[in-house]
Amino acid sequence: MDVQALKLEVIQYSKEIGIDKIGFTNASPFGELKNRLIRQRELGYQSGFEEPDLEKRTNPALLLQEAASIISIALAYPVKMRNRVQSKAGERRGFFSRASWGLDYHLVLKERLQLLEKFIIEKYPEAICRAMVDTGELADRAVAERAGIGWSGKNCSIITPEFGSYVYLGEMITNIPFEPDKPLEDRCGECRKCLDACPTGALVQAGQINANRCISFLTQTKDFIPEEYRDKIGNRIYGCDSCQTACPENKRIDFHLHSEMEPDPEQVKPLLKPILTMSNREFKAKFGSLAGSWRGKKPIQRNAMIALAHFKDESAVSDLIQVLKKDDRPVMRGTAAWALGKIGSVEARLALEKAQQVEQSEEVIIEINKAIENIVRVD
Ligand code: B12
Ligand code: SF4
Ligand code: SF4
Repeated sequence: MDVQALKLEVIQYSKEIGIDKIGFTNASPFGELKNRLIRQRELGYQSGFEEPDLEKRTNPALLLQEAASIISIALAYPVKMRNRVQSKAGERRGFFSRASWGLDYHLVLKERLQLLEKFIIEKYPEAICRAMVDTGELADRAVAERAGIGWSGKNCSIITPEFGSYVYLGEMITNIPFEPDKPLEDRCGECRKCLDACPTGALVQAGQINANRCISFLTQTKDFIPEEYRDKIGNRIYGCDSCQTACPENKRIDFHLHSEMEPDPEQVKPLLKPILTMSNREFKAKFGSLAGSWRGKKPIQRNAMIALAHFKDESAVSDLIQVLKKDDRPVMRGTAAWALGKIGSVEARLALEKAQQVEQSEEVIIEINKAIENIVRVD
């Protein structure tokens, strides 16, 4: 087999099937990454969403015995919505971050990788491939960095010279010894705009994140969001783009290369109030196709209440009172109480005082008491 010729054919085919950038690296262990992951774990900076087995994360041979190379792919996603929402005065909307626009990217990239695998096997029937996107063991960014897709920015993202950091990543381990590409030069230089833009100080230093402080992470949790972060979340109901929008490398970047990634404005910038009372079925129908629905309805509903509080939307008071009175999930009742305390109308105060008499959950009672104090202080 002529490996170099196959590499060129793979590159050519990847363009035909809508892979925006492709890079190759060898399958040797990711030694520096392993130390990094150990350190992040020791510091308590991990999100808990990462694959826990550090050996598997950093040694491709444990995932595919015959591993000889890794093909890294990147697909660019849009930054600006082409169709605007038809907003009426007073209507409040939440925001899904761009990595959750259009059809769930896991499906889109997996489909591209399947086509690539089929192509390689047709050319070389002895090929063995193992593909993954996000949920696999490998660290997609570390693979992409080594395969020359982009450099690792101070905001932690892989930044491509062509598409900025607005790219999804995926990879395929193969038994074919493709010649590796060279990593790119880091272009961050003296810039620190992402670190300054991060609302919660999650970027503790250049290229290092404390995931527990990151709004993207917080919007994906299911428990109470610690109070210190609630005001900073604003109207983000899934994910956060601030360290990318601040980046000069993303200036004027807005690629619309894949029809399935085009956002439906009503879906990714949805009205907030209807979210509070959605059934599971309604939630699935409205948001089920988005990457941002992977944690289910609860975090999105909780975040919607935080967003309504951010807007001090008095028209949401009666809906929030219903949640406080009727929802069987303490996180929902407690967050509703907090939101009512922020909005602070007479009706909100009366409802909080009533709830104070009947609420059984310790956590919720604490939220109610603080919310009442908050209203009294403002009055
Ligand atoms: C867990 C996770 C999260 C967590 C933790 C994020 C983090 N930075 O670690 C949370 C929930 C916070 C998160 C948020 C986001 N995520 Co995320 N996430 C992941 C996941 C599943 C694992 C990441 C991981 O292992 N982190 C551990 C750290 C240590 O490694 P890393 O950042 O991945 O790798 C770099 C560092 O290790 C660094 N490094 C290694 N050694 C050393 C040593 C030194 C000294 C330094 C400075 C750096 C350094 O180099 C590596 C390569 O850049 C990956 C998918 C995957 N399987 O890899 C997606 C992934 C990283 N996420 C992605 C995206 C898009 C996001 C968000 C933009 C989504 C959003 N809009 O809200 C934000 C961005 C937040 C940020 N600034 O990083 C994309 C990144 C695309 C890109 N262009 O880089 C990925 C690759 C998913 C995908 N397949 O496309 N995510
Ligand atoms: S995603 Fe948001 S909160 Fe997380 S590091 Fe970037 S700017 Fe900070
Ligand atoms: S904002 Fe500046 S420092 Fe941060 S990733 Fe972009 S270029 Fe690098």
